[in-house]
Amino acid sequence: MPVLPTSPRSRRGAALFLVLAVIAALSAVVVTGMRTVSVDVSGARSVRNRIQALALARSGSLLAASLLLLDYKDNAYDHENEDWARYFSDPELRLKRLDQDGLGSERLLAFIGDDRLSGQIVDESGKFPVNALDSQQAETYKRVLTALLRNEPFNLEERKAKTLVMAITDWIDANGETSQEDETGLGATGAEDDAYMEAETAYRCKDDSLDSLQELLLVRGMSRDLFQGAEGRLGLKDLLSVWSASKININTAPGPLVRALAAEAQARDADAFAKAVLTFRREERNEDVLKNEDWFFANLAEGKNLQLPLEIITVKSSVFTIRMTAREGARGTTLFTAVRRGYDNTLPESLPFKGIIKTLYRSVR
Ligand SMILES: [Ca+2]
Ligand SMILES: [Ca+2]
Repeated sequence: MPVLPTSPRSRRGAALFLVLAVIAALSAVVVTGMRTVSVDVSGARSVRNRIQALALARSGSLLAASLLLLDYKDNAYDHENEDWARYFSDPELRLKRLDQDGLGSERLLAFIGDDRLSGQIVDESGKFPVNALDSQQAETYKRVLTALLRNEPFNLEERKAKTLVMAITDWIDANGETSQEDETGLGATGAEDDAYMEAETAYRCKDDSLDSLQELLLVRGMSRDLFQGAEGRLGLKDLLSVWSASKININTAPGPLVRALAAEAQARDADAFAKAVLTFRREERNEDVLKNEDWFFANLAEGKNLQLPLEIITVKSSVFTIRMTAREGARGTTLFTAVRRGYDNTLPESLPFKGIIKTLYRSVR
């Protein structure tokens, strides 16, 4: 037992010590309390910001979907000068559409104007549909992908390009047979289970369609540079799509892919063709012509005598991705949506227009 001091002086000292101890204890409680309150307030603010940002990004995505649907009602072909492609980067166009057909609202446009809401619509139908490597037209798609890998910006040697195309095909196709290339004598082969099971971290070949392009990084022969694009150049992530499963829209395809469509041509002719296509389709006065499925034959000297895989070329787009980023407070919230545009004939007879936008996938990033 501690012995209490008995003299009056030391009792006063003890009382003072007690008071100080109580004050210290109380202030500790207050400080802890304040910290909890401030954490709660900033936590609540961040939750509120996130909810507001998500709501704003949703509004932007709905606006993008309306834009795509109105375009579908307006015409049956798609190109890079259409409103859906320019809307989110062109303030004048946004005002014009608000006046013209009431698209958007002044409030929403103000959010886009001061960068609290930004985004874009990407035409996935203008990219190479990687899952089509396992389809009826597989041979044609393989030739185009090989040509894509052989030229700018990848410049792979023939054997390497073929090997990679075979490995991607084996990754996707349901069978476990390793692809073999014998006619060229290059010795290129694909990759199935056995190739992946011998890796340090063994895994199996997917043998099914890609759900995400990132999966390509698991395929033998794929490198980060090829996928991401080296030194700011385009990578396979920009040129391939898992959302689109069929024809490539030549009105929106990036230059390297247009060039790859001319896979059968001499290098010089293919280069000239891609250049001519990009120049022609960029010109506003040519817009009307772009609706013709064979405009590149009829209107370009560079296209006249080319052998092109018409069975996989189109001028219409059906699959798009919408990326909308909204900012509230310090950080932004991005809503990513993949959509398919098409007709729904089960809609009531009374509806004059049966176009619909169907969400294929949505994620918050
Ligand atoms: Ca259109
Ligand atoms: Ca397989």
